[in-house]
Amino acid sequence: MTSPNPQVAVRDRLRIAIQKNGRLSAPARALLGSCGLTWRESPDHLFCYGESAPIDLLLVRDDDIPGLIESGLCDVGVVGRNVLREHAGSDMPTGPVMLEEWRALGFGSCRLSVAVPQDWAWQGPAQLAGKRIATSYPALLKRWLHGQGIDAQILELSGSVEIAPRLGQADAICDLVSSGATLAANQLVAVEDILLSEAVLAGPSTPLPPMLRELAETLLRRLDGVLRIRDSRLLMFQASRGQVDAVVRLLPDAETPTQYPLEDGETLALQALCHGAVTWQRMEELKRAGARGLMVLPVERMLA
Ligand code: PRT
Ligand code: ZN
Repeated sequence: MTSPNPQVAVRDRLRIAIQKNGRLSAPARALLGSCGLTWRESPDHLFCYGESAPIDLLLVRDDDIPGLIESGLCDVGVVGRNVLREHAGSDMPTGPVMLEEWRALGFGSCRLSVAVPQDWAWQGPAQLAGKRIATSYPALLKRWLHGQGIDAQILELSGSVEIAPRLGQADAICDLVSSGATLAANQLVAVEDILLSEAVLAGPSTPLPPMLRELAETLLRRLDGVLRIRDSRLLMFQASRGQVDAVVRLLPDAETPTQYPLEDGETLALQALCHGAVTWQRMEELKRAGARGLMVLPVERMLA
């Protein structure tokens, strides 16, 4: 087995970097936990030794995750797409491994947006020409400005970006937005989204050594099983033969239902995995179309 980086010892346990403290920390651990992984945490809370599988966690700052994978010290990581793309655009590769997004994980959603003072009458990106824009994402902002053909000054700040306009440090900002409350509290308004982000599983674009590759494939298989059914529900109901088609037509986001005839020969019991939301309103529509005894059940895991 060879390591892409001769300075990194060859390992036979997969190492996943996740955020130690912060927004992605708890959901990342919960997601990996739902893949059947359990760990014993080191007393300094920096490392979790995998007990159920040879898959360990390294708990770090999110900004360090791309570099740890590039240098081969970790094999994969859970990180915001914003951090991954900023790192890729920053001309600062820290090791021999190229990174890519292996899976989008469906949590930590936010947008990287350009925001301007509320009293600007926004007419379009051309208004940013010659202006000072504060951001913690200089590489992504630079690329976007270049794509728009705009020459503006980028002011790199590591935090509290949203107060820069009020302090007179900058004219506009480019920062992460989720609810928009922080912008509103600072009399700013988002005018252009330059990246839609969420937590992703990042890994090398080249194959891992065979032993680690096998572990990574197991992890991906389980992740896919969890992600695929995360918003899915098992729908169980009964319907008369003549009404089944009308009910099934209301379930375009469901897999083909399994059908069992009941003793009366006229009624069918059906169950279907539904990938969209099953709201009360939707249940009422299904009932009107002929579904009876509707039950909506959570689905914990699935192996295709
Ligand atoms: O200590 P460490 O370096 O690991 O953590 P951090 O402070 O750099 O990161 P953290 O925990 O704040 O965010 C981790 C990741 O969560 C980010 O890289 C994003 O991928 C994702 N994420 C999702 C967010 C937000 N939503 C978010 N709203 N990261 C930051 N914010 C901040 C934003 O910068 C702004 O200050 O929240 C504020 C805006 O929020 P709203 O709801 O008021 O719009
Ligand atoms: Zn950070």
